[in-house]
Amino acid sequence: MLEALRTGKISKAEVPNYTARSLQKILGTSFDKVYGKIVEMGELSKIDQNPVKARPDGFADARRIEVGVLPGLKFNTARIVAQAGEKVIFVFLNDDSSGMMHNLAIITPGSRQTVLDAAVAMGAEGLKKNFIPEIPELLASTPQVAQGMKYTLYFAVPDEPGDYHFICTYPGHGLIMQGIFAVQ
Ligand SMILES: [Cu+2]
Repeated sequence: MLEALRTGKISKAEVPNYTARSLQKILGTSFDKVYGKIVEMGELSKIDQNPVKARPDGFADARRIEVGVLPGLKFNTARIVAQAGEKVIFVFLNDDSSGMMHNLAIITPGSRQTVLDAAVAMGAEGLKKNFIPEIPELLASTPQVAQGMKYTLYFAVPDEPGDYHFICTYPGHGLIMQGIFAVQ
């Protein structure tokens, strides 16, 4: 299995944590080198215990945009259209039946690789910060949301039109788990 991981025949996401823990016990550091840190659900899902943020000023009549997750690292929509300067409320529901953690981040046009690289570069520290890098390209993000949980994100759409993106910044997800946030 280690060889399959190393050569990319199977991905980290396909190895359940209980399997990873067993392999780690047997193989030790040679396993760590290939797999990296085992991400425990509990470390991230603590965010769900935080109180829900009160609605900020100016969002009373804001448009609600509901976004869900399909299996196979996909949002349930590929394109969201908004007006420049509009206020929107993203209601992000992680209804991915695979049980993985996901977030919804809004990023500037053309910055996808920059943001994904920055999220991966956070390493173990990323767990504490929900893999949300603090860089200007990332405009807003929900935390990592556990399966079955919902997070409301209040977002003031930029005044500058363009094809922004919405992505999941969890390492390994954002290359495919992304869509266009078109600001007109
Ligand atoms: Cu994800």
